[in-house]
Amino acid sequence: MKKLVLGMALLSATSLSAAPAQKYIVKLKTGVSPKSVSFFNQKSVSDVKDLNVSIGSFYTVKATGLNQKSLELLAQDPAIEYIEPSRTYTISPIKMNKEEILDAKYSDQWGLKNTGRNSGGWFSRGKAGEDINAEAAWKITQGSKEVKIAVIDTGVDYTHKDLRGNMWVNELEANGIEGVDDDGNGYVDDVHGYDFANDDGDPQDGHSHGTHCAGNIGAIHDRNGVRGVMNNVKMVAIKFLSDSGSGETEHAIKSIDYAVKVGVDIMSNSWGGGEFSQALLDSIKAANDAGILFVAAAGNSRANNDSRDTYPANYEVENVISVGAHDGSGKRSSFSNYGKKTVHIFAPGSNIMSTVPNDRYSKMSGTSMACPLAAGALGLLKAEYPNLTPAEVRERLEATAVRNGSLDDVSTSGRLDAERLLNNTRS
Ligand SMILES: [Ca+2]
Ligand SMILES: [Ca+2]
Ligand SMILES: [Ca+2]
Ligand SMILES: [Ca+2]
Repeated sequence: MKKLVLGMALLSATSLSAAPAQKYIVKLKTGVSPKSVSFFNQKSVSDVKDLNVSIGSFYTVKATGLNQKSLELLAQDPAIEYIEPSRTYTISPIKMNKEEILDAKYSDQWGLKNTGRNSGGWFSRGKAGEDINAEAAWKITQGSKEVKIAVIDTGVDYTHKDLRGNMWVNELEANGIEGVDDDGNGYVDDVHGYDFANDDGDPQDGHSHGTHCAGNIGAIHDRNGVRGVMNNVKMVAIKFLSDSGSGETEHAIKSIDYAVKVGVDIMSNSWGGGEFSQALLDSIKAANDAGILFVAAAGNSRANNDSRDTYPANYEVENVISVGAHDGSGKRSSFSNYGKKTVHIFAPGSNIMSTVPNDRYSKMSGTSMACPLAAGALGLLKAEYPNLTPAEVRERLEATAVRNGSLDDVSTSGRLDAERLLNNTRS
């Protein structure tokens, strides 16, 4: 009996030392050479990789045996600004309809024009007019090819007939040589964006979530399929979530850094998870400094974001706009997160019809859908008023929200109305 106990103790000691290496993000102090960082040369540390981002000297490493205390000690190292565990982020649709159809109609899109008949569900009746008032907004503007929006997600099917005309094209790569970084931006063959999940120049969507988000922003206003909030826009496909819908901190950082390099106006972020990340916060701040809006899904756990942080939606930077979801009756979607201090506005998010890969269409529900609808409306605003700062845009979005008596639990107590946003109608 004693022998058995001893054997088990040995076993657990062995398995402890063979614990899998964890990935960490390390920011070095300015001017520090990675070769001089003693931590990088420790036996328990491997796979030191330079992230090559413009916001500072960021590395990923794999290390074993680190705990909270040793991380705090490492932060005292004069070479290291901070070190934190890599986080995992996931897409946040609450429901993906398995049924994909070959054709969809504008009249299916209650979020753009709610007739009351196109917005009901099994348990709820729709209410006419509880939409983003898209048609009134389109009389003012349908967008502009000057406006670039990054869809930071699972990729985009940039060949979709309803999207391809509104995809960003990196002309030097499109007319360049395969395998060569023709525009010298550090990324090979990034014709429509980049795939950070697989580190290649093809951000094709192997999931469908990212393509759905893109359709909400910029599906073409033709006779076929659906319409985006913007008829004219350039969407940059930035894939950092894998085909199973999850991604890591380093790729989120690289995605944001890339979008800043491309010079987008808005980033649409229908993903979340993980704990606080200083590295992600620093990336979002850099985007803010560049005048870029960071629109984020508030999350789908029916939670109050004021009492439980949801990232990236909860980062307190002026350019972050956190979007919850409302349904076709003008009430908060049952799954949607909320928060008087932390969530800014509601937008349509239940049973939203949009594009999915291979020229198909499908309905999805989530703050994931509300986020790109808001990003599209902000894109219309940018088309009309290119010089508004992120802080000005957020103030205007908040001031022009529609209060309908049942959306009380966000900072604006209301929902998005694109026409009011454009006309700066305040109540
Ligand atoms: Ca390139
Ligand atoms: Ca090339
Ligand atoms: Ca790829
Ligand atoms: Ca269309």
